[in-house]
Amino acid sequence: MTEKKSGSRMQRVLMTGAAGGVGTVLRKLLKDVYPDLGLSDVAVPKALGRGEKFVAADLADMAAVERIVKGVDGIVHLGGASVEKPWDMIHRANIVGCYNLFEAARRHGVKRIVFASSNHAMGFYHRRRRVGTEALVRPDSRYGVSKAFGEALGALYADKYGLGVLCIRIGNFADKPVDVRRLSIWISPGDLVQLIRIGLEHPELRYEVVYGASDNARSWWDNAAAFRLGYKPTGRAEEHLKHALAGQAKLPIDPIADMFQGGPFCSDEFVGDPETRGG
Ligand code: 15L
Repeated sequence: MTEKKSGSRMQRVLMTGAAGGVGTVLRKLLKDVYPDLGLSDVAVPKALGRGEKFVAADLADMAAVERIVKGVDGIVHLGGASVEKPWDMIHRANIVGCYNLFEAARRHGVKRIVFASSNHAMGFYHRRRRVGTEALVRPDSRYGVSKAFGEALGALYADKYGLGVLCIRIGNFADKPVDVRRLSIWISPGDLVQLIRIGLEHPELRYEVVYGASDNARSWWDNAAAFRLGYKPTGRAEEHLKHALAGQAKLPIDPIADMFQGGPFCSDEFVGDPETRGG
């Protein structure tokens, strides 16, 4: 996105989940774009750089969340559980924690939130289906349900309180797609940075849901909403086909996972007849 089209650059940006897998890569890339980047997580990130500003906070603690959010213009919310967990953990970090984040942002006049949603909000769609952002949510896990909750919360805070919110249904964030499923859902670090910048800077953004995917020939998703906002992905999963096939060869056979977009999140705890399930 060019500077002219994007409007003014956010001054103070906070990134939650800074110690996680995505956060560890993104915090280096976003620091070049937002020099005053603040970081938070419940755990202290390993190898925190000299210039990095970190404040620990448990998202379930509203007072702590208010402290990290105060004075911030925009938030990249990656914090919380990033895979399937028992309900009490999902509830604490992704339901209560996500509510606290949006509510603290409202109280402190934050202008933009980029919410890291996930493909697992839609994981029970069959792989033969092409889904856009108008389709019903079809979560494949308690984790996926929590991401659908975060998207709904984003809509409420945009429509009722006027925050600008971009929900990115992240596919799989990595340098390269690591198996066949990821050839359809992979997003390169550079492409995710591009989407985050759209969420923080696009002058007309109110509330949008987009897919966090690169320019993948096998994509299952209609990402028209992202393209409308100016997204121009440069990653191409097929360029890493050999790498993905080598990774696939190491995976166990899992017919239920192979049927649905969410893969092993669908087969995990699955009971009954898969032919009668999914969207
Ligand atoms: C996610 O939402 C997870 O955070 C990540 O760890 C991967 O499992 C990814 O989805 C995926 O579906 O590959």
